[in-house]
Amino acid sequence: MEKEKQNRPKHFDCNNNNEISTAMLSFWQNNGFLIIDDFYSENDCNNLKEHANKLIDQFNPEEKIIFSTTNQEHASEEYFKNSADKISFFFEDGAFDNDGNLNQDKKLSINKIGHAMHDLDPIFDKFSRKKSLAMLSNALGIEMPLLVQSMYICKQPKIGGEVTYHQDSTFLYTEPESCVGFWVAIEDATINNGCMWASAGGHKEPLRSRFKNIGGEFKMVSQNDTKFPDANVPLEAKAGTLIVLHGRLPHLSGPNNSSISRHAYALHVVDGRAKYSNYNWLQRSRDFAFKGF
Ligand SMILES: O=C(O)CCC(=O)C(=O)O
Repeated sequence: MEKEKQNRPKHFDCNNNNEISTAMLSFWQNNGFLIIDDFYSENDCNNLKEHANKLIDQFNPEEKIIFSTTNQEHASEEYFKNSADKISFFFEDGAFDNDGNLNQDKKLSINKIGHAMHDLDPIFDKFSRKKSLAMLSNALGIEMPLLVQSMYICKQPKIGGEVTYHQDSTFLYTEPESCVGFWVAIEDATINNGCMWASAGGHKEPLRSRFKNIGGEFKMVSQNDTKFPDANVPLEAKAGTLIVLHGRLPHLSGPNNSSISRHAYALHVVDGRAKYSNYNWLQRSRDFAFKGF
């Protein structure tokens, strides 16, 4: 507990001028993340949660390929591969019993929704294109922000799966690297319900791997064998808090063994001035190109 207290990272206030202070900028450069309290209001968060629950309610799992009983693994992989430009629903690993039936209500079984709600759904669009987020993104040096990926993460009570240690640029690679993650706590995230953990300053180290689409096969390709440093900083966050993550920052989140869910919304942005890799798993067609704020 003592260690956890010592490592509690600095939280910044959301100032009304939407300006980034010198202290914030220097913290970002040194640590590779920023925690900004009260970036979204309680109302904003509740509305998004209510809307996400409504989408889950309307989603009929029977229609989805993910429910194919033959070759389940292949079917789920195909469902993921096709989700770059859609609103797709992914289940928690522990959601089903041995016969493939849900162990609990559908609303408590979804791991996440992804990956294009920010362009396809008006409520996610509005939440994602908040003016102060655009200004922050500019202040962090992203001159031509493109919103490439959105995820509504549920981290369900008891069965909320872990997210293993990774760097976001592994998945959304540009040359030069420019990926930044904007992660918003829709519900309180604590050490008990599986908050994220990061390795402060770890963004100064090399990119360890790239997740590549090689001829239709998705493969994790190693770039550098250096071990990740310990994830020593818990990124606890009250609902409404924005956590900004550098694309190189190693981070993870543990399983949620508690009885309290931990909803969050993550939006990933790249700089349109950089070259978006053709190997990235997430691609858009020309008539549904990435857009800015
Ligand atoms: O919310 C989580 O548990 C992990 C999210 C994450 O890793 C990300 O947004 O890059």
